[in-house]
Amino acid sequence: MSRNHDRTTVAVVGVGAVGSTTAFSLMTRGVASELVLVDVDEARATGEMMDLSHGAYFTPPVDVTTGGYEECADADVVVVTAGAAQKGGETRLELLERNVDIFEEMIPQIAEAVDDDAVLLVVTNPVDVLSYVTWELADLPHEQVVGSGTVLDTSRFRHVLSDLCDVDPQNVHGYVVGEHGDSEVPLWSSTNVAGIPIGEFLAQRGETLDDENRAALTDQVREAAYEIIERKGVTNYAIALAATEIVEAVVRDERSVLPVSTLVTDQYGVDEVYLSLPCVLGRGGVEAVVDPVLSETERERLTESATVLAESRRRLGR
Ligand code: 6V0
Repeated sequence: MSRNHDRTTVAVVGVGAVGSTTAFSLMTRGVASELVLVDVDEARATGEMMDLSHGAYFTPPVDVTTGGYEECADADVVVVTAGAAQKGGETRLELLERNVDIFEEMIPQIAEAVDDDAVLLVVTNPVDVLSYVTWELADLPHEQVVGSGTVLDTSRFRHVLSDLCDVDPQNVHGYVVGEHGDSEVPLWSSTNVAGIPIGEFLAQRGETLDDENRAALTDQVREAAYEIIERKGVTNYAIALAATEIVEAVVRDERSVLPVSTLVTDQYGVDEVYLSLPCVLGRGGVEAVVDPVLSETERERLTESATVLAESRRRLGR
């Protein structure tokens, strides 16, 4: 059965902290006319559905429903935030293996349900490797399988710099690319405010941006998630807004440039890996990948980041 194209349906699979906040954000921004919540914890999904529905009086019209994976059938976009939480003493690789087990069971069922032109947005961590796994399991064109990637890291980067420059984050233009994680690469060489390179912009205001400041700011962006998790246990608001921005770009065919995780082939020293580069997003998912202008150091770091991701994939035997 094919989708009703008069309605915009977004399914959120996994309605824990990130999924439920994403559903809330999608609802308040009026991105979807139908929101489908799916979770193995059915009571939780029903509870979230009831709570969100009671807010529908205050938002653009939306129907919030729950169901199994088959209820993703009408979805224009499926946002995947389902996953296992890290157990004490568990390594990242062990967590990855548990999440791959979940994805092996879940993704084929979602792929079976959706239309050929649906877009899958992976948010679950480690997002780059799981985006790759999703692409393999879903058997969809890679353009339609997107990871939230460094959209969040980029917004953190812009926030930190907007504080320093005392301007709106929307007027800081700069990207974080590569892995969503420790090897991510902020592109300092092209970061600017009003077309003025960031270092010069700050110099005009009597501030200096030397290598030491850059390293400290890079650390601040990279460590942000750890800092938040130490204090409140999860990160949910900024990632939910980042996911909403991506969904909006797709369902409204905006052709917005966002650094999502996408399949990169024969570049940066690896044959095939999912990593973030600025991408043009529209109804088909990734409509085009922007090849960023990189300094020599940035190119080296991006190659290192791609190698880290290829290694994680290899250790999974994929
Ligand atoms: P959570 O609150 O534990 O929610 C996970 C939800 O997934 C729970 O409600 C589970 O019941 C559900 N779930 C588990 N297995 C399945 C399944 N097979 N089918 C359907 N639902 C299932 O975790 P939280 O919401 O805090 O985080 C979710 C994921 O997002 C984690 O992997 C985080 O690491 C990741 N994040 C990714 C970010 C990014 O930038 N990509 C940012 C923040 C968090």
